[in-house]
Amino acid sequence: MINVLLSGNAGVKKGIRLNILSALEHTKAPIHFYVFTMDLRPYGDGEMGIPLQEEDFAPLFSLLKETNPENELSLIDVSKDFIEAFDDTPNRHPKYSPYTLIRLFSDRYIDGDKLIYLDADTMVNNSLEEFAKIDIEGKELAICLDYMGRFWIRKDYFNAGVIYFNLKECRKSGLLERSIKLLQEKKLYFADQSALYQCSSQRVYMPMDYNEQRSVKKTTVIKHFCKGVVYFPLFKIYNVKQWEVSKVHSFLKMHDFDDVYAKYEKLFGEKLS
Ligand SMILES: [Mn+2]
Repeated sequence: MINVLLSGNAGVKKGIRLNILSALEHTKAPIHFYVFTMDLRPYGDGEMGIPLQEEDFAPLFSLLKETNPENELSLIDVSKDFIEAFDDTPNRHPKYSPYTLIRLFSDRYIDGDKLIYLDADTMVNNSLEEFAKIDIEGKELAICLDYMGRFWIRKDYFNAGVIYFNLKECRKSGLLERSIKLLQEKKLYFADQSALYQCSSQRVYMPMDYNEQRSVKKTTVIKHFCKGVVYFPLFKIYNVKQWEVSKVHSFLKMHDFDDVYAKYEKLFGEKLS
Protein backbone atom coordinates (compact mmCIF):
# COMPACT_ATOMS: atom_id res chain seq x y z
CA MET A 1 0.00 0.00 0.00
CA ILE A 2 1.33 3.43 -0.97
CA ASN A 3 0.40 6.12 1.56
CA VAL A 4 -0.15 9.61 0.15
CA LEU A 5 -0.88 12.71 2.24
CA LEU A 6 -2.45 15.91 0.94
CA SER A 7 -3.65 18.83 3.04
CA GLY A 8 -5.66 21.98 2.63
CA ASN A 9 -8.82 24.03 2.99
CA ALA A 10 -11.81 24.52 0.67
CA GLY A 11 -9.74 26.97 -1.39
CA VAL A 12 -7.52 24.19 -2.77
CA LYS A 13 -10.30 21.62 -3.24
CA LYS A 14 -9.86 21.51 -7.02
CA GLY A 15 -6.11 21.04 -6.68
CA ILE A 16 -6.47 18.07 -4.35
CA ARG A 17 -9.15 16.45 -6.52
CA LEU A 18 -6.97 16.90 -9.62
CA ASN A 19 -3.94 15.53 -7.82
CA ILE A 20 -5.85 12.38 -6.83
CA LEU A 21 -7.15 11.92 -10.40
CA SER A 22 -3.62 12.30 -11.78
CA ALA A 23 -2.25 9.78 -9.28
CA LEU A 24 -4.94 7.24 -10.23
CA GLU A 25 -4.25 7.83 -13.92
CA HIS A 26 -0.65 6.67 -13.55
CA THR A 27 -0.68 4.25 -10.60
CA LYS A 28 -2.27 0.82 -10.59
CA ALA A 29 -0.87 -0.26 -7.20
CA PRO A 30 -3.14 0.39 -4.18
CA ILE A 31 -2.98 3.88 -2.69
CA HIS A 32 -4.32 5.13 0.62
CA PHE A 33 -4.94 8.85 0.22
CA TYR A 34 -5.02 10.80 3.48
CA VAL A 35 -6.38 14.34 3.31
CA PHE A 36 -5.72 16.52 6.36
CA THR A 37 -7.94 19.53 6.85
CA MET A 38 -9.15 21.84 9.62
CA ASP A 39 -11.96 24.22 10.45
CA LEU A 40 -10.32 27.48 11.48
CA ARG A 41 -13.47 29.59 11.25
CA PRO A 42 -14.02 29.48 15.02
CA TYR A 43 -10.49 30.85 15.40
CA GLY A 44 -10.98 33.94 13.24
CA ASP A 45 -9.65 32.72 9.87
CA GLY A 46 -12.95 33.41 8.08
CA GLU A 47 -13.10 32.24 4.49
CA MET A 48 -9.51 30.98 4.66
CA GLY A 49 -10.53 28.59 7.42
CA ILE A 50 -13.22 26.58 5.62
CA PRO A 51 -12.45 22.85 5.88
CA LEU A 52 -12.65 20.24 3.14
CA GLN A 53 -15.61 17.89 3.50
CA GLU A 54 -16.40 14.26 2.61
CA GLU A 55 -18.92 15.43 -0.02
CA ASP A 56 -16.13 17.25 -1.85
CA PHE A 57 -14.68 13.87 -2.78
CA ALA A 58 -17.88 11.80 -3.14
CA PRO A 59 -17.75 11.46 -6.96
CA LEU A 60 -14.20 10.09 -6.63
CA PHE A 61 -15.04 7.04 -4.54
CA SER A 62 -16.31 4.77 -7.32
CA LEU A 63 -13.34 5.68 -9.52
CA LEU A 64 -10.98 4.93 -6.64
CA LYS A 65 -12.42 1.44 -6.21
CA GLU A 66 -12.59 0.79 -9.98
CA THR A 67 -8.89 1.64 -10.33
CA ASN A 68 -7.97 -0.67 -7.48
CA PRO A 69 -10.47 -2.16 -5.00
CA GLU A 70 -7.91 -1.67 -2.22
CA ASN A 71 -7.67 2.10 -2.76
CA GLU A 72 -8.78 4.21 0.19
CA LEU A 73 -9.38 7.86 0.96
CA SER A 74 -9.52 9.20 4.53
CA LEU A 75 -10.36 12.78 5.39
CA ILE A 76 -8.94 13.73 8.79
CA ASP A 77 -9.70 16.90 10.74
CA VAL A 78 -6.65 18.07 12.69
CA SER A 79 -8.01 21.44 13.88
CA LYS A 80 -7.47 20.46 17.51
CA ASP A 81 -3.84 19.44 16.99
CA PHE A 82 -3.13 22.67 15.15
CA ILE A 83 -4.70 25.00 17.71
CA GLU A 84 -3.05 23.14 20.58
CA ALA A 85 0.36 23.31 18.92
CA PHE A 86 0.36 26.67 17.17
CA ASP A 87 -2.24 29.08 18.57
CA ASP A 88 -0.42 32.03 20.16
CA THR A 89 2.89 31.01 18.58
CA PRO A 90 5.01 33.03 16.12
CA ASN A 91 4.04 30.77 13.17
CA ARG A 92 0.25 30.80 13.65
CA HIS A 93 -0.08 32.82 10.40
CA PRO A 94 2.74 31.66 8.16
CA LYS A 95 3.67 33.35 4.86
CA TYR A 96 1.90 30.70 2.79
CA SER A 97 -0.85 28.77 4.53
CA PRO A 98 -1.33 27.23 7.98
CA TYR A 99 -2.60 24.16 6.11
CA THR A 100 0.93 23.10 5.15
CA LEU A 101 2.02 22.97 8.81
CA ILE A 102 -0.37 20.15 9.53
CA ARG A 103 1.75 17.59 7.70
CA LEU A 104 3.83 17.72 10.88
CA PHE A 105 1.02 15.73 12.54
CA SER A 106 1.30 12.84 10.07
CA ASP A 107 2.96 10.44 12.53
CA ARG A 108 -0.05 10.88 14.85
CA TYR A 109 -2.60 9.65 12.28
CA ILE A 110 -0.77 7.46 9.78
CA ASP A 111 0.43 4.05 10.92
CA GLY A 112 2.48 3.01 7.88
CA ASP A 113 6.25 3.31 7.84
CA LYS A 114 6.39 5.40 4.69
CA LEU A 115 4.42 8.34 3.41
CA ILE A 116 4.51 10.47 0.27
CA TYR A 117 3.43 14.03 1.13
CA LEU A 118 2.28 16.13 -1.83
CA ASP A 119 1.31 19.82 -1.83
CA ALA A 120 -2.18 20.65 -3.11
CA ASP A 121 -0.50 22.43 -6.05
CA THR A 122 1.18 19.31 -7.43
CA MET A 123 0.21 16.81 -10.13
CA VAL A 124 1.36 13.25 -10.68
CA ASN A 125 2.87 12.55 -14.11
CA ASN A 126 4.30 9.01 -13.68
CA SER A 127 3.59 6.03 -11.46
CA LEU A 128 3.88 6.49 -7.70
CA GLU A 129 4.97 2.86 -7.56
CA GLU A 130 8.44 3.83 -8.79
CA PHE A 131 8.47 6.75 -6.35
CA ALA A 132 7.69 4.43 -3.46
CA LYS A 133 10.71 2.28 -4.35
CA ILE A 134 13.20 5.05 -3.55
CA ASP A 135 15.48 3.77 -0.83
CA ILE A 136 15.01 5.77 2.39
CA GLU A 137 16.08 3.05 4.84
CA GLY A 138 17.75 4.66 7.83
CA LYS A 139 16.86 8.17 6.54
CA GLU A 140 14.21 10.55 7.85
CA LEU A 141 13.05 11.91 4.51
CA ALA A 142 13.69 12.27 0.81
CA ILE A 143 13.27 15.66 -0.85
CA CYS A 144 14.36 17.71 -3.88
CA LEU A 145 16.32 20.93 -3.93
CA ASP A 146 14.40 24.19 -4.01
CA TYR A 147 14.81 25.70 -7.47
CA MET A 148 15.37 29.25 -6.16
CA GLY A 149 16.36 28.55 -2.55
CA ARG A 150 19.49 26.62 -3.57
CA PHE A 151 20.85 29.93 -4.96
CA TRP A 152 19.45 32.38 -2.42
CA ILE A 153 19.38 30.46 0.84
CA ARG A 154 21.79 27.49 0.91
CA LYS A 155 22.95 25.09 -1.75
CA ASP A 156 21.25 22.13 -0.06
CA TYR A 157 18.02 24.02 0.81
CA PHE A 158 15.09 21.83 -0.17
CA ASN A 159 11.52 22.37 -1.29
CA ALA A 160 8.97 20.78 1.03
CA GLY A 161 6.19 20.56 -1.59
CA VAL A 162 7.06 16.89 -2.09
CA ILE A 163 8.42 14.83 0.80
CA TYR A 164 8.93 11.10 1.07
CA PHE A 165 8.79 10.52 4.81
CA ASN A 166 10.21 7.50 6.55
CA LEU A 167 7.81 7.73 9.49
CA LYS A 168 9.51 4.90 11.33
CA GLU A 169 12.77 6.82 11.34
CA CYS A 170 10.99 10.13 12.09
CA ARG A 171 9.44 8.57 15.19
CA LYS A 172 12.87 7.39 16.30
CA SER A 173 14.57 10.76 15.77
CA GLY A 174 11.55 12.81 16.84
CA LEU A 175 11.87 14.93 13.66
CA LEU A 176 8.24 16.06 13.50
CA GLU A 177 7.95 16.82 17.22
CA ARG A 178 11.24 18.73 17.17
CA SER A 179 10.06 20.74 14.14
CA ILE A 180 6.81 21.63 15.93
CA LYS A 181 8.79 22.71 18.99
CA LEU A 182 11.09 24.94 16.93
CA LEU A 183 8.07 26.58 15.27
CA GLN A 184 6.53 27.23 18.68
CA GLU A 185 9.63 29.15 19.70
CA LYS A 186 10.84 30.97 16.63
CA LYS A 187 9.28 32.72 13.63
CA LEU A 188 10.65 31.12 10.46
CA TYR A 189 10.19 32.74 7.04
CA PHE A 190 9.24 29.50 5.29
CA ALA A 191 7.71 28.06 8.49
CA ASP A 192 7.63 24.25 8.45
CA GLN A 193 9.82 23.97 5.32
CA SER A 194 12.60 25.75 7.19
CA ALA A 195 11.87 23.84 10.40
CA LEU A 196 12.18 20.49 8.59
CA TYR A 197 15.39 21.75 6.99
CA GLN A 198 16.89 22.81 10.31
CA CYS A 199 15.77 19.74 12.27
CA SER A 200 16.49 16.91 9.81
CA SER A 201 19.90 15.34 9.49
CA GLN A 202 19.28 12.07 7.62
CA ARG A 203 18.15 13.05 4.10
CA VAL A 204 18.08 11.64 0.61
CA TYR A 205 18.16 14.21 -2.22
CA MET A 206 16.03 12.95 -5.09
CA PRO A 207 16.39 13.94 -8.76
CA MET A 208 14.33 17.03 -9.66
CA ASP A 209 11.86 14.74 -11.53
CA TYR A 210 10.23 14.14 -8.13
CA ASN A 211 9.49 17.82 -7.54
CA GLU A 212 9.69 19.49 -10.94
CA GLN A 213 9.40 23.20 -10.29
CA ARG A 214 9.71 24.17 -13.99
CA SER A 215 8.47 22.52 -17.24
CA VAL A 216 7.15 18.97 -17.33
CA LYS A 217 9.43 16.42 -18.96
CA LYS A 218 8.72 12.85 -19.96
CA THR A 219 10.56 11.67 -16.84
CA THR A 220 8.75 14.06 -14.47
CA VAL A 221 7.05 12.14 -11.66
CA ILE A 222 5.60 15.10 -9.73
CA LYS A 223 5.00 18.53 -11.26
CA HIS A 224 4.87 21.30 -8.65
CA PHE A 225 2.92 24.43 -9.65
CA CYS A 226 4.88 26.68 -7.31
CA LYS A 227 5.92 30.28 -7.88
CA GLY A 228 8.29 30.96 -10.74
CA VAL A 229 10.15 33.86 -12.26
CA VAL A 230 10.32 35.22 -15.80
CA TYR A 231 13.16 37.62 -16.60
CA PHE A 232 12.05 38.76 -20.05
CA PRO A 233 10.64 41.14 -21.20
CA LEU A 234 10.29 42.25 -17.57
CA PHE A 235 11.17 40.58 -14.29
CA LYS A 236 7.96 39.09 -13.01
CA ILE A 237 6.98 36.52 -10.40
CA TYR A 238 4.15 34.26 -11.53
CA ASN A 239 2.06 31.80 -9.56
CA VAL A 240 -0.19 29.69 -11.79
CA LYS A 241 -1.92 26.73 -10.15
CA GLN A 242 -2.90 23.55 -12.02
CA TRP A 243 -6.64 24.24 -11.65
CA GLU A 244 -6.32 27.60 -13.44
CA VAL A 245 -6.59 25.80 -16.74
CA SER A 246 -6.74 28.77 -19.09
CA LYS A 247 -3.55 30.20 -17.55
CA VAL A 248 -1.88 26.77 -17.64
CA HIS A 249 -2.60 26.77 -21.37
CA SER A 250 -1.96 30.41 -22.27
CA PHE A 251 0.84 31.38 -19.88
CA LEU A 252 2.64 28.12 -19.06
CA LYS A 253 1.82 26.68 -22.52
CA MET A 254 1.35 23.35 -20.80
CA HIS A 255 -1.00 20.66 -22.08
CA ASP A 256 0.37 17.66 -20.18
CA PHE A 257 -2.68 17.36 -17.93
CA ASP A 258 -5.47 18.00 -20.44
CA ASP A 259 -6.72 14.41 -20.17
CA VAL A 260 -6.97 14.77 -16.37
CA TYR A 261 -8.87 18.07 -16.77
CA ALA A 262 -11.36 16.35 -19.10
CA LYS A 263 -11.85 13.55 -16.57
CA TYR A 264 -12.38 16.07 -13.78
CA GLU A 265 -15.01 18.01 -15.71
CA LYS A 266 -16.91 14.84 -16.52
CA LEU A 267 -16.72 13.41 -12.99
CA PHE A 268 -17.53 16.58 -11.05
CA GLY A 269 -19.83 18.11 -13.69
CA GLU A 270 -18.06 21.44 -13.46
CA LYS A 271 -15.93 23.39 -15.88
CA LEU A 272 -12.37 24.34 -14.97
CA SER A 273 -11.44 27.78 -16.24
MN1 LIG B 1 3.34 24.18 -3.32
